[in-house]
Amino acid sequence: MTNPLLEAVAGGLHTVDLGRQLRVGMPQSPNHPQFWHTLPRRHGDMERADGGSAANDMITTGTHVGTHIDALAHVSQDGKLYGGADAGASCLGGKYVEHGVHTIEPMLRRGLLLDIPSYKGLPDLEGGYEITIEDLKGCIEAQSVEVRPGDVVLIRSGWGKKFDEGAAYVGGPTGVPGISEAGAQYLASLDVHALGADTIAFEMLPAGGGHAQLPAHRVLLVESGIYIIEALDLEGLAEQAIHEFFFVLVPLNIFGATGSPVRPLAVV
Ligand code: UVW
Repeated sequence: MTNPLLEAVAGGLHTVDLGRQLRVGMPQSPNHPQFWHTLPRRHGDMERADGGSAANDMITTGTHVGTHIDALAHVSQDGKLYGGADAGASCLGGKYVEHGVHTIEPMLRRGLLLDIPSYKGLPDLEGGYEITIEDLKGCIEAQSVEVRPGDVVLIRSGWGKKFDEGAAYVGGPTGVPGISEAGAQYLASLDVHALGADTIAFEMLPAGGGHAQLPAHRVLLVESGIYIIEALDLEGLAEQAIHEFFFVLVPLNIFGATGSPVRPLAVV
């Protein structure tokens, strides 16, 4: 074998799955249509002459369900998308031709995990906790990692453990931990390619505040052109204390969509 990449993968690679299983009834942002999966045709509904039969199912879904990526077209501010594109004019025939999810290149990049509760010596962060710039800098230093331009940085709060509890994961009365506008500005200044978290809205949701205001979304998607990945499962990386990895993510190539469910992998 002469290709060094093929040599490196010859024995198979160890991967950590960062995606959630898509299931009807999983916790869901109130801002988005739900995920539905039905089985219109079961085995036996149509049988071939030789006794063979096929089952066929169907999904009807919002694009921001389960682990998903936000395209830049997802958020506008004062009628403008990233780079000053006019949000109205960017939508042709119900498709965001500008900044839709089809414009996101497959991501094969250096990935970093910032494990904030581990850095702070806590099991998990509390609902509504704001991950400050000091937390981010302290965690980067404690983990001895360096954030480089083009990286994908994933922020663990521990809140992801609540995914299977349903409504508790979405926050509501408790809020959800995460970075705020200031943290988003700091991370954007490091020129990262994408940011992700183990929470439903990536950023901090105040107790009782719901999803009414999402300032970090504005900073990242509209002002900085940085993609956001939500509802990641970061427990596997945390358990193995993996802070640096090869990050792989390929959004569905849906023309003009504002987001896509994804199944990202950390190759370690
Ligand atoms: C939420 O804000 C809840 O998710 P998204 O960024 O996909 O809209």
